Amino acid sequence: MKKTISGTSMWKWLTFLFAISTFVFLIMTVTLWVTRDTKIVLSDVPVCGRHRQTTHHGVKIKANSSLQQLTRHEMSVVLDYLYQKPDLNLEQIKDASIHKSFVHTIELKTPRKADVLRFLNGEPPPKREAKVFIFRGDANPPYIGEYVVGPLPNVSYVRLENTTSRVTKVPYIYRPFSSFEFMAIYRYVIAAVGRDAHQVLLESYNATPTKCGDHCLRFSMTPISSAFLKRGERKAWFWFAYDVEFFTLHPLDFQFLVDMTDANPRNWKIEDIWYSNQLFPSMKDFLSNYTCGAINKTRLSFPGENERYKSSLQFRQNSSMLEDDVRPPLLFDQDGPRYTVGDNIISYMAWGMEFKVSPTRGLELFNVRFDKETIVYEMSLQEVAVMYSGYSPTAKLFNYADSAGLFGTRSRGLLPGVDCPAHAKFVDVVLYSANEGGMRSYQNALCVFEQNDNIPLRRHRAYGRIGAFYGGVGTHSLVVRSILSVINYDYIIDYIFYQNGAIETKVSLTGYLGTSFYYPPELKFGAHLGKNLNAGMHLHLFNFKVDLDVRGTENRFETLDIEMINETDPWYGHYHVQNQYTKSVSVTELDAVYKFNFSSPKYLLMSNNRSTTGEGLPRSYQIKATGISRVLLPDDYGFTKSISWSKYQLSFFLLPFNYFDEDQSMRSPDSVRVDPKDERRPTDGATVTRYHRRDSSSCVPFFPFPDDDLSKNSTVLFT
Ligand SMILES: *[C@@H]1O[C@H](CO)[C@@H](O)[C@H](O)[C@H]1NC(C)=O
Ligand SMILES: *[C@@H]1O[C@H](CO)[C@@H](O)[C@H](O)[C@H]1NC(C)=O
Ligand SMILES: *[C@@H]1O[C@H](CO)[C@@H](O)[C@H](O)[C@H]1NC(C)=O
Ligand SMILES: *[C@@H]1O[C@H](CO)[C@@H](O)[C@H](O)[C@H]1NC(C)=O
Ligand SMILES: *[C@@H]1O[C@H](CO)[C@@H](O)[C@H](O)[C@H]1NC(C)=O
Ligand SMILES: *[C@@H]1O[C@H](CO)[C@@H](O)[C@H](O)[C@H]1NC(C)=O
Ligand SMILES: *[C@@H]1O[C@H](CO)[C@@H](O)[C@H](O)[C@H]1NC(C)=O
Ligand SMILES: *[C@@H]1O[C@H](CO)[C@@H](O)[C@H](O)[C@H]1NC(C)=O
Ligand SMILES: *[C@@H]1O[C@H](CO)[C@@H](O)[C@H](O)[C@H]1NC(C)=O
Ligand SMILES: *[C@@H]1O[C@H](CO)[C@@H](O)[C@H](O)[C@H]1NC(C)=O
Ligand SMILES: [Cu+2]
Repeated sequence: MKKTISGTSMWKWLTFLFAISTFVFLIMTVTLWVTRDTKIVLSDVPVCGRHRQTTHHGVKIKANSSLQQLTRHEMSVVLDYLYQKPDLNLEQIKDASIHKSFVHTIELKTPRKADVLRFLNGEPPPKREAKVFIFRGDANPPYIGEYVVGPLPNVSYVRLENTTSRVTKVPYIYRPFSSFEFMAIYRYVIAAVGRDAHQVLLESYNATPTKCGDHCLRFSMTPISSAFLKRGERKAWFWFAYDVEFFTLHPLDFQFLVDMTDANPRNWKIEDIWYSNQLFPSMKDFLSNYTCGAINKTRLSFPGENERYKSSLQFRQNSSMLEDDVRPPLLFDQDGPRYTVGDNIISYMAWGMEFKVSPTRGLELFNVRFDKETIVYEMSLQEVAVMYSGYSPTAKLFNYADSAGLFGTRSRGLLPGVDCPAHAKFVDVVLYSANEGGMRSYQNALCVFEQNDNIPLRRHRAYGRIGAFYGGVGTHSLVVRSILSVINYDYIIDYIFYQNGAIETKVSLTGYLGTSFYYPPELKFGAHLGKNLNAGMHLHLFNFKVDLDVRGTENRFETLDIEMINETDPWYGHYHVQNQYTKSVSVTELDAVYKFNFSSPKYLLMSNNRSTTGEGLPRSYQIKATGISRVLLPDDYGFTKSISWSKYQLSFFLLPFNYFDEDQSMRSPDSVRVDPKDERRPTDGATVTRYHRRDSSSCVPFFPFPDDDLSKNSTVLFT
């Protein structure tokens, strides 16, 4: 059974704890550096993990997988084939423009699950095909097509994808914004506004959008959801902000509406102008009102050094945190990593999985296995919706479907030591996207590391007359992380794998605020953070696809519905109120639709009733929601129609529920057991049993901080 689970989360600040209790001892024992003149001699304390062979510097492991993402060579083969098709009339990227045809993205067409599973059972691999989105700006009428090109490696066909599950030939007015569209916007919209309103912009803001030196304006846009437009129209609101670090904190009260319905940008029309809290139906009306002096005029000067500093990520010199020059705790792998990251696989203790990166959806995990048994066939982020409220024309319509920004291309440049621990493994990926100039490598697109949560995963201490014992294990988990920077936001997407078989999906949000120019009516929609600055209230909603397979693909969704009962106590005859549960099995997918209701708590389970425990209970995984926020807008209003999934929220942990015969962390080598030497005299000494190599020797953690490398070549961070 296939389920799409949507999740949401609103964690504002990323709080990351790298702490390791033994670090203090380490500093003591490691201070064995001897400095003699300029020569530094390391004592015989070994570098952590040096004795272990790792794949980090060697050849990357590549599984024989039908899900391996397209190689550079395969993408070239696809492109070469497409370029020689005269009917597609494709432009090379350097010559492309919005009213011509060009290749937008190329990625592996994910083979059908049944075919992949057959391949895993030893049958021939499924056909390898590419999924290619092509902008057909010169077709009549223009459209965006989802094409299938195959079979790789020797391509012989290209055809429009033929499926009933979605539209694969989309009218051009619904296209996502691309870099070609932005080029056209600069050329035909910003240039025109900059020319016509030059005097106004200069007088009002002391800055202009073009030929502006160091007093520049930068534009942002709000594409208007088609739900608010007449059929067949494409329009967007634009607004100016000061082009400084960082522009979203310097919005201005100049907004304009552009009709972009025509595929040819020469025919785009600038319509309404909103300036100084007044709306004008045209540039002409606005300019004549402005010239006649009949309206309030905004008068702002370009942000000075102090204002720019306040909106920047520059370090604040005035800090009471500077008193002690003592560095923070760090996390490191004392014996080298316990996980392997290959070209398309990750393994960690009992866990194993495949991954690929799609230019549109970003990181996708497949075939997530525990002890070789698949638990999750597929897990990936599909969409992030952002919905604002506000007063000005643009602030009201700030609704975004962020995947249009292409998640795969938004995740790159992770900085070791901040974005991921310094000892993490970083993965580069190669993707094709016209927005980024075609095929290119995205460095440090993902990272993988093992962390110590510094909280017991399980423990019990017992002490009594007949004896005493202690058993416990710390929480060590593997994190697979990508961070998507979409304009002003940074979404940190973590998939976390625990030793007890639990999987956590976690989204943390940071970055810059989306804002609008402050006018008093804006206040009830957000926070007045600066003289002209209002940060709007909004929601971020995350849509994940999770395909759980509990001991095979034939599963069912069931809920354990908890309710209060008031019954006669069978022992004493009075009334007693307590909780009971009833099991409810979903027969159809519609039955399985879940709307959170605080008054009716439920366990949500994906179960296999042919695979049962010794007591006959079906083996299950529980889907545990960890963050939801109610969308109050009507289901059929405006943008909410495009994100119907947001009505059925879950964010989530996936927890084994009668899935294993016992807690899998019982066999974790990280376990510790303490027994008294003599049960009758537990205070007279105890034996501590550990299941790792018993080794209390120290090692020097080796942290390849990137600073020196960055000083020579910073491509890894800034492309
Ligand atoms: C991958 O596995 C399939 C099926 O077992 C086999 O036909 C194919 O030759 C293998 N490819 C490589 C490169 O090993
Ligand atoms: C692809 O073409 C090459 C060269 O023409 C040929 O050697 C190879 O066998 C072909 N591969 C397949 C899978 O058809
Ligand atoms: C699309 O698929 C359907 C069903 O398989 C088929 O009837 C139809 O002819 C196909 N259309 C094209 C254009 O291939
Ligand atoms: C000012 O704009 C209004 C429309 O908002 C227009 O009707 C009027 O003619 C303009 N006034 C001048 C003096 O141009
Ligand atoms: C112009 O500003 C004054 C003073 O802030 C205000 O009372 C008036 O309503 C404004 N006029 C318009 C048309 O916004
Ligand atoms: C430093 O910060 C404190 C607290 O925000 C403030 O009171 C003080 O004036 C600041 N000092 C300087 C020199 O900016
Ligand atoms: C339980 O039932 C008894 C008998 O009907 C009633 O008196 C009592 O109020 C009930 N308690 C609750 C909490 O519903
Ligand atoms: C929520 O659950 C309560 C208790 O079962 C029920 O009375 C109520 O109708 C439910 N609300 C919705 C909106 O389904
Ligand atoms: C398992 O579930 C199916 C579908 O709900 C049902 O027909 C079958 O009887 C169940 N089998 C067992 C052993 O409970
Ligand atoms: C910088 O590094 C990138 C790859 O990380 C490489 O492609 C580029 O050539 C390097 N630049 C210089 C000037 O060495
Ligand atoms: Cu936000």
